[in-house]
Amino acid sequence: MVVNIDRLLSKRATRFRSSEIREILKLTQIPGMISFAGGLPNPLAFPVDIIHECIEKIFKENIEQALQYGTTEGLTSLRGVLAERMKKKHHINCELHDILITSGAQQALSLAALCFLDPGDTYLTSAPAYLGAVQAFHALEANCESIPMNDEGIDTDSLRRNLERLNRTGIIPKFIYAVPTFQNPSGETMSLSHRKELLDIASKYDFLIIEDDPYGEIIFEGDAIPPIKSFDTKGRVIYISTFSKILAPGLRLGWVVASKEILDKFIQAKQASDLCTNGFSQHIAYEYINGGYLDKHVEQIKKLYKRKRDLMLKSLKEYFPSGVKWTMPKGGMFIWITLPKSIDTRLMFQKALAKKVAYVVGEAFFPEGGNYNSMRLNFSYSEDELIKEGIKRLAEVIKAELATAYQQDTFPPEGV
Ligand code: PMP
Ligand code: G9A
Repeated sequence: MVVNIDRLLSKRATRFRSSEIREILKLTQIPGMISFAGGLPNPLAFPVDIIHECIEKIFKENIEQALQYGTTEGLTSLRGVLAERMKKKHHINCELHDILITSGAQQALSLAALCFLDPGDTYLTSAPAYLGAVQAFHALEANCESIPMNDEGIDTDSLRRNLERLNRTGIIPKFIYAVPTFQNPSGETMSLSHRKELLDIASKYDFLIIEDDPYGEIIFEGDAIPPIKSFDTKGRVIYISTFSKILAPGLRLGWVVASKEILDKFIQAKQASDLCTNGFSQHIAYEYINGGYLDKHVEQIKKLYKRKRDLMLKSLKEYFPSGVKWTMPKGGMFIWITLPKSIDTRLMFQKALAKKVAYVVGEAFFPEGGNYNSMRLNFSYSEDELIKEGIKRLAEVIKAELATAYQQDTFPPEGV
């Protein structure tokens, strides 16, 4: 008989839950399905030929080192070129010893959770928030306080009110989690003034900011707004980014810029987790940056995704019924849809799948639930023709749902 592990599982493990996005990824492999669900980069955005060249160079010059265990901190040469880029492009004042290479940004989030959250601790996050971050924090048995967003990013008035309320009961959160630029899931960007205000508030109440920035480089129009980390002179901000959207997610490479004290703890936690990040991938990323390919390639990704964003926005305008609202992201990979209140995107999901189109239910991004009339659409992954067709199908599903809701409102069953 198979061992029953229920009695053996840690209390922590009983809290682990599956990510809705990872589960939906399986559904979207069904033939004919048009998926706006997963936050997948487009395969056309993978610089396959450049990666090939980089690998050939590694094989010629230092394959033994690439195949060997490396330091937990990461490949020195890669950290060096990243530090230069952080300084020049993002105005973050850092040197190579301020950088830790991780197995994707996701590992950095998990290390932050391990290092800063005890059971019963409180952390703050924007709502909506990236699902994978909330999944990592939730595993540590901490309490989440959600702060709503407005069109300037995190609603700082609501943040202050919440902090006052928590303060009255003696609670000071450990950190706030935010994706200030082209947020996953909303596509929204935090204004410069809100970034500065957030840092002021964090300093006043003495908690950390986890600034997650996978999409900052994928900008279609307007000027880039500097990361919160660029204003941080006290080591209050943990800046996280990734190669997943500017090179390839399969390499599983991310990085953290933080103070020495924080990085030392992250390194100890990482040693227990995976010893070091994939060395072969790190060599590829180094050759990619050092060879001068990154900037040129990012320009191509931006062009590709801008075209797809424009196509999705145009299709939304053409096919979606009135009463539906959506965000107009100036970069990144996502559009956030708000439907009339009568629609519950959880209930509508199976009907959309039946029409072979998938999205992520908005509620999944709210740690405290609710917001049932919202959904997230990804525009980077699907082929151009399928974007139009998928939005058309989704529009039909929404119209049918609205018609049913209308009938129910107009003709209540007898006796009700
Ligand atoms: N943070 C955000 C906001 C993301 O959207 C993602 C991936 N979609 C991650 C972190 C994880 O990225 P990685 O592939 O680097 O682990
Ligand atoms: O495949 C993943 O889990 C990464 C994508 C995340 C997302 O869709 O937000």
